[in-house]
Amino acid sequence: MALDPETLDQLLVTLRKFVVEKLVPLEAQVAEDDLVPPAIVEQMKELGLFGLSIPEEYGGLGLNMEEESLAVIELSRTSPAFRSVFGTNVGIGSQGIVIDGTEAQKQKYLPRLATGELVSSFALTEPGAGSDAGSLRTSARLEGDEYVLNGTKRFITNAKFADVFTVMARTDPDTPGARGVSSFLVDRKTPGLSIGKSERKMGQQGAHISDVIFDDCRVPADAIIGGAPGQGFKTAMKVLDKGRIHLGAMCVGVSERILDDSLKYAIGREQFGKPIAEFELVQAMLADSKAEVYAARTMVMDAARRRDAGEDISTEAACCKMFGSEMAGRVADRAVQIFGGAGYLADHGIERFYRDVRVFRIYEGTTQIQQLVIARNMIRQARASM
Ligand code: COS
Repeated sequence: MALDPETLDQLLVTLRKFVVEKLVPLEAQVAEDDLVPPAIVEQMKELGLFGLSIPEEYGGLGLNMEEESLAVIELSRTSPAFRSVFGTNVGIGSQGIVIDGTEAQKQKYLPRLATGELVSSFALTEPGAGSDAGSLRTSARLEGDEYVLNGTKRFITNAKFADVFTVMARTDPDTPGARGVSSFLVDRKTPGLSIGKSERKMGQQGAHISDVIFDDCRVPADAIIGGAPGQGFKTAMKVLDKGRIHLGAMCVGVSERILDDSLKYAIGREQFGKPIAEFELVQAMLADSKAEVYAARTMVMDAARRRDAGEDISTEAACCKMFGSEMAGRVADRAVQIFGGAGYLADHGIERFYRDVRVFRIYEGTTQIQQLVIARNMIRQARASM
C-alpha cells in the first residue's frame, strides 16, 4: 500500500537522521570490530526497519517497491554492513513467504520477521551451484510426512544470526534442472542443521556470511513454501527479481554518499594554490559520477514503479542490479582517485567503501548473469512478437 506523501517524507527524514546521527559515526568501529553493536540493532527494530517490505496486515510497514527503494537509498548512505543487518528480512529472506507462502506460513513467520524478533536468510548458493542456480544438489528426500535435507549451502548472508532459512533443495532427484527444486522454510534449531564459521572477506566487515550444512535435517512436508513441491526455483527467481531492484537502490544510496564525500574533499583540498574541485580533470570525474548515479536512481525508480503497477520487471530489475553495481564500482574508484594518497590509506573511509562495493557486482547474481537474463528476455520477447 502506498503511503501518503507526507508520511513518506517523514519516514525518509527519520531514516536520514538515523543514518547521519547514529550510523555514520560508527562506520570505522563496525569495520574494526566486525560487528554492528547490538544497541544499534535494537534501534533498527524500533524504527521498523526489519519490516519495511512486510505487508501491514502481518505487522510490517508494507512499503511498496517505490517506497522501499527510497528508504533503502537513505539507509545505504553509510557502510553497507548496516543494511545487511535487516536486509535479508526486507529482501531475499522474507520475500519467498510474502510472494508464494501459504497463509499459515505467513502467519507463522511474517509478524516476527517484521519486528526483527526473527532473522531470515536465503540459502540458494552451494559449493557447486551459484550462477547456475538450477543445478543445485542439496537434496530433500520425502519420508512419510517429512523431508530429509542433505547438502551444503555457501556464502549465506546472515546465516550466523538467522532463525529461519529459505532453503532451495531438490525434491525430485530424477528431474535435474530447475523443475526438481522446492523452497523450504527451515528453523535454525532443527536437528541436523549447522552453521559454518564466518568467512573472512575483502570488505563489509560487520556483515557475515557462512556455510549452512544440512545433515539428515528433517522438516515437515508443510515446510515447502506454497505447499506444492517443484515450484522452488520459480519462487527463488521471483525473490531475486525483487531483490535486484532493492540492490540497485542500495548501490544508488552508497554511491550518493561516496560522491558527496568526494565533492567535499575536492572543495576542501588545495593544490597549485586552489581547491582541486576547480581543476577540470577533477570536475570530469565528479560530473561522470553524478550523471551515473542519477541514471541509476532514475532506473531504479522506474523499475520499482513498474513492479508496483504489476508489470513483469525481470529485465528492468536485472538492468538495475547490473548498471547500479557497475556504477558503484566506478564511483568508488573515482573517489579513491580524487582523494589521492588519502584515499589509498588503510581504514580510511574511502578505501573501505571501495572494498565494500566490490561484492555488489557479484552477489545476488553477477553482472554476467544479469547480462544473460536481460539478453535472454530480449530475445524471447522479440521472437514472441515475430
Ligand atoms: N520469474 C518467474 N519464473 C522464472 C523467472 C523469473 N524471473 N526466471 C525463470 N523462471 C522460470 C522459467 O519460466 C522456467 O519455468 P518453466 O520450467 O515452467 O519453463 C524455470 O523458471 C526455469 O527457468 P530457466 O530455464 O530460465 O532456468 P535456467 O536454469 O536456464 O537459469 C538463470 C536461469 C541463469 C537466469 C538463473 O539460474 C539465475 O538467475 N541464476 C543466478 C542466480 C543468482 O542470482 N545467484 C546468486 C546467489 S543467490 S543470493
